[in-house]
Amino acid sequence: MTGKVAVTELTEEQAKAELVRLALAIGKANDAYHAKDAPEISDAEYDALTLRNAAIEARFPHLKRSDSPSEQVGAAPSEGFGKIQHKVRMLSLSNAFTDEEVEEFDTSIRKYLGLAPEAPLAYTAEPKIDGLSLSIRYENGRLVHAATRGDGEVGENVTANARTIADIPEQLDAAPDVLEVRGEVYMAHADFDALNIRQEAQGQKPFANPRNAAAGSLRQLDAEITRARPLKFFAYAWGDLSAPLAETQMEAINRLNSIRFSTNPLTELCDGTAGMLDHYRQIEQQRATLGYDIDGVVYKVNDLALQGRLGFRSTTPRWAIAHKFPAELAWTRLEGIDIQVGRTGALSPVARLHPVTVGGVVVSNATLHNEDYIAGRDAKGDEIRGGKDIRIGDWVQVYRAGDVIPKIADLDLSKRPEGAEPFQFPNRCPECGSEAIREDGDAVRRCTGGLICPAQAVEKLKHFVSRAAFDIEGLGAKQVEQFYRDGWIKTPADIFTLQDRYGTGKQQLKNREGWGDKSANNLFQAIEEKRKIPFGKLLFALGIRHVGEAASNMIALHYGDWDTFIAAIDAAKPLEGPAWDELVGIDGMGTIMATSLVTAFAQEAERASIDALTAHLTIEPATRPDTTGSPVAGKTVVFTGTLEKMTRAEAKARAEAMGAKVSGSVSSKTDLLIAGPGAGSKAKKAADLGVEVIDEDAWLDLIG
Ligand code: I6G
Repeated sequence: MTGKVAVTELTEEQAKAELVRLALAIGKANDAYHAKDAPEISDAEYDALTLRNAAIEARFPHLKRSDSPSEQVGAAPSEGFGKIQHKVRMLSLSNAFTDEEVEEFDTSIRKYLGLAPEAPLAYTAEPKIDGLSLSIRYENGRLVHAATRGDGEVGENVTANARTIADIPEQLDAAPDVLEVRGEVYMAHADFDALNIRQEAQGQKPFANPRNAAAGSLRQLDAEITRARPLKFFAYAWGDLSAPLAETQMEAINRLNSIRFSTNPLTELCDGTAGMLDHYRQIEQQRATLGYDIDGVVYKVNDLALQGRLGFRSTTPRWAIAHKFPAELAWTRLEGIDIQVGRTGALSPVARLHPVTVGGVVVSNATLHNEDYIAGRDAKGDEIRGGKDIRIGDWVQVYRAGDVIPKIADLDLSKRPEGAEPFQFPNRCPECGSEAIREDGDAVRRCTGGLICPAQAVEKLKHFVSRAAFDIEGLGAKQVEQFYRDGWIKTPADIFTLQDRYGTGKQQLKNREGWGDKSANNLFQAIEEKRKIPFGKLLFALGIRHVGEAASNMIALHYGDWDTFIAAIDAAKPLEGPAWDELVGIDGMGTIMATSLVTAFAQEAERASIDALTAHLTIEPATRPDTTGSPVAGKTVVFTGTLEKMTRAEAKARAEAMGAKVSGSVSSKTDLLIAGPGAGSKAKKAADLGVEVIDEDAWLDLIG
């Protein structure tokens, strides 16, 4: 996620919007992972999303959504299976990514229990298997049912399938009357490879990775298919119990082992964090040769009485944590370089890779950024990768970190095929054949075709309908591509004539594949609703280079209404004179953005497209919040020192909402300095200039 605002800098409105986006993204990832067995993002990306969600919720607890992803575990069970309500909730584990976070985990436990830092505290440490969790219920020693985790409360009834797994006993001796054994179903590497060979021989799609294969195999409606799949099971925990298994985690694991469950042989007892981290490194070293996938190490407080005292947060136990391995790397062959053309005409090279699993996801594309990157240079012309250029046929190292798009980290020159030629970056657009030029100071080459370039036109349309722009329900990127391809929507204005053209008559939307009466009417209705649009949103939706969401709103606020803005932009066309000066002088504008704006509106085809669009719209003027009566309206204020009742970003947002201008430095124009503890040179300067200085409490009293 590039351009992400630090959590401490988020305004309340931004935080709210981001929590919505995160809930959707995490929900989608959960569904893909748990219900469809087809993960769409890597574990590292998933972790990044959940961490960000948690951080925003921690900072704005009142914004926590009722459907917050932090309150959910996994996905609701799929429809195909019967459901089983877990007697004891199946939770997940919180994650640590660094040694420091493991130390913090230990510190927080000691603090909670009132233990001194040097007091002995034992933990178990064991590999975290990358499979899927299963809960198996035994009553009087007989297996009665088995359920997947589902959403943690209700799982899928996979009893018949679980019974086919050799590691899961049907009958137990010397077990409590009621015993729910929990653990991980997984597939070993050798079995996975053999299964995929069989799949391919039978003309079936191979599985992307062992976890998918295990999940797909367990969640078969026909248990005979599961029987033919070589699944394994490690027990690591328990749910409902009629009598305690033991007094410690380690003894409980040993007890499960003694009643015929496989438990992981790398489970060890460690004293404090030094021992835990040492065991983590040992397991990490053995990872490649274990014969099954693991994605980290799980630490648990050993003493079960202490586990009981520590208890649970909403979805995770306080007494356990998963220490995850860092993002994975993988080597593969670069099969080709495709050039994609974006909304602003940028030609982006994309590596076409021989598919390879990286961090649990099959990767077949990676970004190559721009032509300099391929040539082994950075933006300043300095060497990267020791100056090695990337050629088709090269053996390349791919990595996935927190980003959505995989990247190429390195290449192995010793494996370069003979005759591999340096890549010739095209100087014509591969989509429309127009010249592609690279302006001075620009890292990317751009197609000069403008709207005649189909790639630019369709990308602009996708941006136009995107969530932060027109956000038309039922009209997403996929539909826009199809409508563009078929000539139904070529420009934004066409969206608003869609019903006139395809609501009645010979060719109708409702008769298209994938559409019906209801969905077509819903789309027409959704389009109708967006005929009225705020000025700032419209400007952003046009997708003008350098003019982002915040800038669009700022411009809208400056000019107020669309007609005034258009007149000003036209007057600024010579890129000089009073109208130009006014434009460039808008706070936060600058010449690059101003030039881009004026040029876009002066470009004939682009302008015709904008005018045709606005003829269908009612554009709502932008108004500043009503600050009449605000004691700080129009005043320039500066915050310095530590604020104790709110973050700096929050203070700034509130001051601006009340009509104040917040500045970072004290000058003769400053009206008020709000100084917290630790205020230094600014307070002194304010005193020298005779600027009024107040503390945080006085400021809060002032703004009410
Ligand atoms: O998701 C998990 C993986 C491994 C676990 C777990 C585990 O122990 C090795 N243990 C617990 C208690 C939970 N989830 C809730």
